[in-house]
Amino acid sequence: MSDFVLYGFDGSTYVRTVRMLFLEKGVTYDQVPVDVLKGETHSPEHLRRHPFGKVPALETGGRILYETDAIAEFLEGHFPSPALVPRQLDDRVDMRQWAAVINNYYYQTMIGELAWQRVINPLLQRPVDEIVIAAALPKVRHQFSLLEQPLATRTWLVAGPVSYVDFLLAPIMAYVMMTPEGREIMADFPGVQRWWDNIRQRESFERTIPERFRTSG
Ligand SMILES: N[C@@H](CCC(=O)N[C@@H](CS)C(=O)NCC(=O)O)C(=O)O
Repeated sequence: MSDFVLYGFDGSTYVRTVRMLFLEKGVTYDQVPVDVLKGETHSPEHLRRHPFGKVPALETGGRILYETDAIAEFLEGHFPSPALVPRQLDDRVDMRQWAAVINNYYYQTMIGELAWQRVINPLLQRPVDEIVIAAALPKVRHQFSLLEQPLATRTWLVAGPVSYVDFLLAPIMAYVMMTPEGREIMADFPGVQRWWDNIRQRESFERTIPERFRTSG
């Protein structure tokens, strides 16, 4: 039994981020599946862990943590090596800005609109709303163009080694790349493509691919 119990299912991008952080830091954890698609996040039991009915939640030392940024901060503080948060103030601010942007804008457009319609609805045998997809595409392209600015000239989103925000974005990008529209947009952004090729080669990425998507990454 490990000191950490992670509540959440493998299809969740945020749960995958936390799993990747554990693997990158070489820390073991136990996982209890809580499936969003089956409505399990809104059970009374789970609402006691996460009052907003989301995953992930992390139980450790008799305490429950929620919100991925906070969980990442906790792991970084307790397991500082390898460092996934830049020491330099400017780089750390840059990282925080990217985390906010990914959480507040990218997730909604890329997962809530594009991937939900093109990947999740077909999986659930629900109809696909092409109007939602068409409206999302210019926003996705704009978001790629913002990623391209740093990634045209460096390996990772923030200066220096790989950091938390690369692991925040990677599971989201994995869903985008399951859509033909996402792959078409990616072809126009060579820096983002290079980043994607680098992050998906990491062991932590490979080992956290959700079982049902194992062939498509
Ligand atoms: N702000 C939360 C977001 C977590 C989140 O949106 N998780 C999704 C799965 S990727 C979820 O639990 N959705 C369930 C729902 O909205 O009902 C975090 O950073 O952890």
